[in-house]
Amino acid sequence: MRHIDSWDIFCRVVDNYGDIGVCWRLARQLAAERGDTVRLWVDDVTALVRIWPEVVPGLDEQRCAGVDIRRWTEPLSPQRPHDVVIEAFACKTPDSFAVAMAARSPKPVWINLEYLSAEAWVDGCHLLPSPHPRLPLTKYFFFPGFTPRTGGLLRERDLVARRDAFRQDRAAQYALWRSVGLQPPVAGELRVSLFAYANLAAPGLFSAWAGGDRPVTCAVPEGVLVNESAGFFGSCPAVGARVSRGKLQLAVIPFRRQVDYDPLLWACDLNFVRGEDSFVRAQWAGRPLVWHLYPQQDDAHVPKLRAFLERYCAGLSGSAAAAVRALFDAWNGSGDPAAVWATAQATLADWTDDAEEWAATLAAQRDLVSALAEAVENRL
Ligand code: TRH
Repeated sequence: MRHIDSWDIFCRVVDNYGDIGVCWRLARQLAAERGDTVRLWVDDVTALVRIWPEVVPGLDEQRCAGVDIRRWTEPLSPQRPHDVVIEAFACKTPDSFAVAMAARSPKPVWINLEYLSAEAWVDGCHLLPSPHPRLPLTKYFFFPGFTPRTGGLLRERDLVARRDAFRQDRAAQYALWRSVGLQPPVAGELRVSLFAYANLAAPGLFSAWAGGDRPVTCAVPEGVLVNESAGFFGSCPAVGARVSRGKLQLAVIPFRRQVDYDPLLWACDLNFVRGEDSFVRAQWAGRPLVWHLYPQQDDAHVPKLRAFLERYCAGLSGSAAAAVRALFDAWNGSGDPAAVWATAQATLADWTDDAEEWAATLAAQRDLVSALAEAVENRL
């Protein structure tokens, strides 16, 4: 077994918060749970500030949450690489750093952390090697995923216990709602969180909620669905403000620290999420979720949606599965959410039970940090 206690993680912020969101969560977990040295190289520190406001945007080097954060500019000043070097989402480790890796003894274990996908081919590609074209180095592809043959999902050791404690703690729930400027839900109300990309389906969903038989309070993080809200309500409320139509009340809430986003997901009856990291967090919440995939050219995201739904709906009855699929499809551009919402709402009780089981089944598998540690210490 190889002794590992230090990690370099390279992160290029392509857009939004998912790249840095995943890397920051991984870095924090490695530092907190293993007590390891973790150096996170990130090209756009301001994206990190958004999800972790203690981070100072202008600094080249700083330490936060036990992680050494370095601004990634090139050429990189000479550094001794740590035991493991992770390039996130094929962001390409700088050449000078790769040369330093090849010269180090022992050589670092080199990992490319891939995007999450539920597609079946992932099982066969997890941990495949790829030799460097010139240097005596081998990079290994590490795939997060939903089966034991993949690298699993990021899940902190105490996550499920914290979630369950929150669900028992009325004061914590009240505090959560106060922190976003809302009253706790009243009986019969549906509480929804809504994090999405620009989405032409949003007005249809808003109109189904506004004209439905159940009060809906929808919490939307600031900056999300601004045009869609303005189009439907006539104006998009400022942060902390609300707007109503029919049975629907929409509240624009402040963007939360990454750790404070979880309780919102735990407290809602239904969570709309997007990208990768919020999508995973909503699964751990054990509540129904609707995923908005990052739209890719040539509809490359569609097989990812299909593969996830195949797994996610497997425990539901035929009609409930059809309702969930129809809502996911409509939210991702094929179908009308106004036409499918009533059926989806009717399945919510079964869907909630199933979402809890889904979370429990995933939680019975190895988490990503454990799988990664096992791979770099024992297998590679
Ligand atoms: O922001 P995202 O859409 O990120 C991405 C990018 O689209 C990227 O190109 C894509 O490749 C990648 O996803 C898969 O969605 P995601 O992944 O959910 O990241 C959002 C992060 O923001 C996540 O870590 C949760 C966090 N967050 C907060 O910290 N506070 C909040 O209030 C909210 C709503 C989210």
